[in-house]
Amino acid sequence: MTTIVSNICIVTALAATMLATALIFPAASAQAAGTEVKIDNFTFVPQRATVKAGTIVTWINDDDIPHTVASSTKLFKSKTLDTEDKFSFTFTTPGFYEYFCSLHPHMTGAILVEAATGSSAAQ
Ligand SMILES: [Cu+2]
Repeated sequence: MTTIVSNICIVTALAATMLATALIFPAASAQAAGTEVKIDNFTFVPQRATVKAGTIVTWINDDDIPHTVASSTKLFKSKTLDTEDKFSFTFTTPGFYEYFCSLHPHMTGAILVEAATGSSAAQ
């Protein structure tokens, strides 16, 4: 009898876990429309990111000193980002976008924006 009771407990726990997972997943997939690039120790991480068109890229300054995010083609430029400050830009057009920190121009990074669907680029 004790065994049956504990089995029921395990089944209940499993069901609760599955329910919790089902509740968590929609939130996780909603965040897939954004990508984060961290700034740490004078480096953009990842230095090169590949995203789909329409993706919001958010840079977060995790460094102890100010940085900026400036497009090489002047498409976008952040204000000076202090520690924990963020800057976001939505990439709507496929292409290769290079950027740098205007305070430390040796800091460079790039975003490769792909067509939102794999086949549309060829059409
Ligand atoms: Cu910098």
